[in-house]
Amino acid sequence: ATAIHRADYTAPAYWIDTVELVFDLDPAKTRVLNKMRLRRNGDVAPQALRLDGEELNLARVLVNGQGTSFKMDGNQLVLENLPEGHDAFDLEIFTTCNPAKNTKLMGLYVSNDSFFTQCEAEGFRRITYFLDRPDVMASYTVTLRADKAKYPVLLSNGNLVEEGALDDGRHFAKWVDPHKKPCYLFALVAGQLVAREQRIRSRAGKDHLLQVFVRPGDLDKTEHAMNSLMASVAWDEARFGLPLDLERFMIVATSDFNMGAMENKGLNIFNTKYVLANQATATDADFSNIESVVGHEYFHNWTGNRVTCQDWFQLSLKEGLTVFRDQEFSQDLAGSPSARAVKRIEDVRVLRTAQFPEDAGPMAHPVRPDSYIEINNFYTVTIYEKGAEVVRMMQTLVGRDGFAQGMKLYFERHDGQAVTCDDFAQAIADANPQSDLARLLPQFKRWYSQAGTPRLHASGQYDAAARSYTLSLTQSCAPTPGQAIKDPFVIPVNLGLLDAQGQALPLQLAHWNQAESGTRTFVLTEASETLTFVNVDSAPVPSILRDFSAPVVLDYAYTDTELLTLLAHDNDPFNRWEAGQRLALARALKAITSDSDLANSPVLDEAYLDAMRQVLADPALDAAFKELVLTLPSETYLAEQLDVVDPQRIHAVREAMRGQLATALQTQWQQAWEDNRDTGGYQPDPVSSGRRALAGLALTQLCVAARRSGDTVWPGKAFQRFKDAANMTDRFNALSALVISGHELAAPALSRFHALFKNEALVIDKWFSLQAGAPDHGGHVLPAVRQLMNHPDFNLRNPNRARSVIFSFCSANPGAFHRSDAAGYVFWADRVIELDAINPQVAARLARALDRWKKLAEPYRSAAREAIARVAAKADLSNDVREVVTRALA
Ligand code: HT7
Ligand code: ZN
Repeated sequence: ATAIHRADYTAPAYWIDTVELVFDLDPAKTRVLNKMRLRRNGDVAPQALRLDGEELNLARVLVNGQGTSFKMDGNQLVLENLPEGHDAFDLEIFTTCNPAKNTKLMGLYVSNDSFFTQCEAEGFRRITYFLDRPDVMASYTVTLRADKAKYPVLLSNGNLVEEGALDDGRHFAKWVDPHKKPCYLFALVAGQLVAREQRIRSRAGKDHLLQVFVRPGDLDKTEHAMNSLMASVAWDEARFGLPLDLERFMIVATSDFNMGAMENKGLNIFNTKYVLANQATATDADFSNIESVVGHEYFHNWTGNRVTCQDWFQLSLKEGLTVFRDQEFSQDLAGSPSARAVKRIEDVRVLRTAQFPEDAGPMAHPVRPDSYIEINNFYTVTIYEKGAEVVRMMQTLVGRDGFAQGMKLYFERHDGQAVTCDDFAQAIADANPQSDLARLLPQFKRWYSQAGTPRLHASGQYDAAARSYTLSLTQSCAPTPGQAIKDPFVIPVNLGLLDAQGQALPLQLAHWNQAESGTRTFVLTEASETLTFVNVDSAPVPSILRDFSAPVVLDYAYTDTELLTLLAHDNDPFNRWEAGQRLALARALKAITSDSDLANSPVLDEAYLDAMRQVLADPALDAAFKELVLTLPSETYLAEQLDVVDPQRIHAVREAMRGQLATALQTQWQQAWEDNRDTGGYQPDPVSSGRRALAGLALTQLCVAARRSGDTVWPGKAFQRFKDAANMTDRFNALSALVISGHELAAPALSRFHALFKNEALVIDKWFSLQAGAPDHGGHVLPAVRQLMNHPDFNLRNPNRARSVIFSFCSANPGAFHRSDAAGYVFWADRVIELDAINPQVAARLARALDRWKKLAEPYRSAAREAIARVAAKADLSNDVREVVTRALA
C-alpha cells in the first residue's frame, strides 16, 4: 500500500451533477443500477475517467446509452473513450454486491436482517463505481426495491416522493435529496423498523418531521434520543442561527456499527449504544453520551454536510469543529457554572488520557495530517478532540460573539462548497479583524500543521520590596515522527492570581494604567516571555491555564501549600479540580518511582487526606464535582507522566491509594452515601446524575474499605442495593462496587444481572465489559476474558461485543493486560489477527493498544515488541493494521 500525500491534491477531472440509483435489495446479491450525468472539469487537463470500486461485480457500462470500452486498473474502472468537449454525458453502470458477506460494515451490509450503509470515508465505492472523494457533490435520486414482508421500511436521504407495490410481494420507495452532497453522506436503510415521530416548528416558522427508527420492541427506549434531537435543533438555531434545512430528519439505530454514529444527510445512522436508553437499561453516562452524539451528528448537518471537506486531510474541518459544537451544546444544556465545569473537566480528561498519548506515540499526526495510508486510521482523538481544542482556542481569542460572527461569515462564503481548514480559520479571523487571531493567524495555524503536545513551563518570582510578581513562560514541543523541530505555538493562557488566603488578587501588568479583576487571557507567541505584574501586595499563587485554555502540559513546580490553596479557593472550578489531581499525582509518582513496600509505607499523607475530607464534606460543592475531585488520576494518565513505565507498579500504587482513601475517609464516604443514595424519581439531569455518581463512588470505597478490614456489612448493603435499585445507574454502580472490591458477592450478583438482562444486548455489553475491565487480583482477569469469549453471547463479528470484552481488557485495563508472563500481549496479537480477517477497522483500533510499548520497562517492552512483530510478520494484513504496526515498530 502506498501513502497518500496532502500536497498531491488535484481537483477532480470530472464533475458528477446527478446520480440516479436503483437498488434491488437482496442479502446475497443486491443489484445496483447507477445512472450518472457527468461533465469534464474544464480547469483540469483532459484525461480518462477513473472510478473507484471495491468488491463489486461489474455487469454493464453504457455511455449515452451505448456500450463502451473500459479497462480495470487495480480497483479502478477506467474509461478513456468518453465524449470530448464540455457537454454533459450519461454514464450507466450496473453492478451487484453481496451485503450478507460484508463483515467490514463498510458500504452496504446486513445487520439483524436489515440493510444499512456506511459510506464515510470510502464506503460508497463498495456500493457502486464512483468518484469516491468528498469534493464531488451531486444531486441524488434513489429508488429502493425489496421484499415487502421482510423489508417494510425503505429509507434514503431527502424526501420520499413515491412508493408502491411491485410484483412478487416486492415494493419500492423513491427518495429525492434536495441538497447536493458528497457520496460519503449517501445512506439507505431497509428493514422491519418502527419509529418514534415528532413534528416541530422552527423559530423561522417551518414545519419538520423528526423520526427515530429502531427495531420493534425498542420504541420505549427512544424518548431521550428524540428529546436530544429536538434540543439540538433548537440550540443550533439559537446559538449559531443555523436552521434545520430538511422537511424530514431521520435517525436509525443499528447494533452492528464500526463507530458511534454517522451524519448522512437527513438519514443519520447510529450505533444502538447512542440511541437506546431508558432508566432500567441505561446509565447516566449513557444518557449523557446519547445527548452529545445526537447533537454531534445533527450539528454536522451544517458543519460537514452544507460545507464539507475538500479532501480527507481536512477531516478536522468538520470533526474538530463539530466536537467543539457538541461540547458547547452539552455545556449550555448543563446550565449552572458548576455543571459546565464538570463537562469541561470530563472533556479534558479524555484529551489527556487518550490524545496526549497519541501525540507522544508512533501514530502522532498533526490536526491536519500530511499523509496517510488508510484514512480510516485517522478518525483519531487528535482529529476530533485536539481539533476541537484548536477551535476552542479560536473562540477564546475572538470571544464568543466574535466566534459566532466568524461562523456566519464561514457559511456566507462557503455554503455548498468543499473547503479546507485554512478557509475556516480565515473566516473566523476575517470576521474579527482587530483580534489576536487575525494578527497571529499564520502562526496560530501551526496548531494544524505541527503534531505533539506543547509543554508550557511556568515559574514565578515575587519581589516584596517592589510589590511586583514576574511570571516566566517558556514553551517547547518534543519531536514527533517526521517533525524534528517545532516552531512556537500561539498559546492563550487564562490566568488569575490568588493570595495565600485564597482571595483573588487584581491583575495589573506594568504598562496597564489600572488593575483588572478575575481571569485574563495572555497570548504567548514566543518561545519565552515574561509577564510582570505590579501592585501585588503579597506573594501570589498563580492559577494558570484556567478552564484549560490550551491543549498543553503545564509544568509549574507548585508546592503542596499552593495546591491546597487552589483546591480550597480558586474560583476557576477547572483549576480547583486540577489542584486536587496534582496533589494526588505527586504522591503517586513518588511512590511509583521509589522501591518502597506499599504495605508498610502509605502513599497518601494526612495533608492530602484531610483536603479530600474537606472537599467531601463541603456543602457548597456539587456532588458531581466532588466525585471528579475524589477520583484518582487513571493508570494511563500516570503512565504518561513517566519515562519508563512499569504497569504493575502503577497499578499497585493506585490500588494502594484507593484503599487508603477508602479507609481514611470512611466517615465521609458514609455521609456522602447517605446524602446522595436517594435521588427520587429518575431524571438524567446533571445534578441528580452527579449525586448518583458520588453515591456510587462512596459505595465502592466503602466496599473497598470493608475488604481491607474484613467487614461484611457494606458488601451486603451493596448486594441489596444491586437487587433493589430502581435504575441502571444505581444497579450498575452497586454491581461495580462488588466487582472492584473483589468481594465474593460479585459472582452471584453478576449471574443475577445476566439473567435479568439476557435480552438486552447493550446491558450484556456492560456485563462483559465490567468483568474484562475488573482490577486484577492475582492474574485472574485474562483467564476470565478467555472464558467470556467462549460465552454463548459472545460474537467477535459484532463490534460492540468485541469492544466490550477485548478492548475493555487490552485498552482499558492496563493492570491486567500488562502481565509479566506476556500472556496479555499474546492474547492481543491473536485477536488483532483474528479480527483483521473480519473487520480491519476494528482490528486496527485494537492494534493501537500497544502504541506506547517503547516506554515499557522490561520484561514488558521486549515481550510487547515481539507480539507486534508477530502481527507485522503476517503476510495478508489489511492496510489498516499494517499501517499501525509498521509505525509502532519504526
Ligand atoms: N463522521 C462519522 C465518521 C464515521 C466513520 C468513519 C469511518 C468508518 C466508520 C464510520 N462511522 C462513522 C462519525 C462522526 O464523527 O460523526
Ligand atoms: Zn463527527
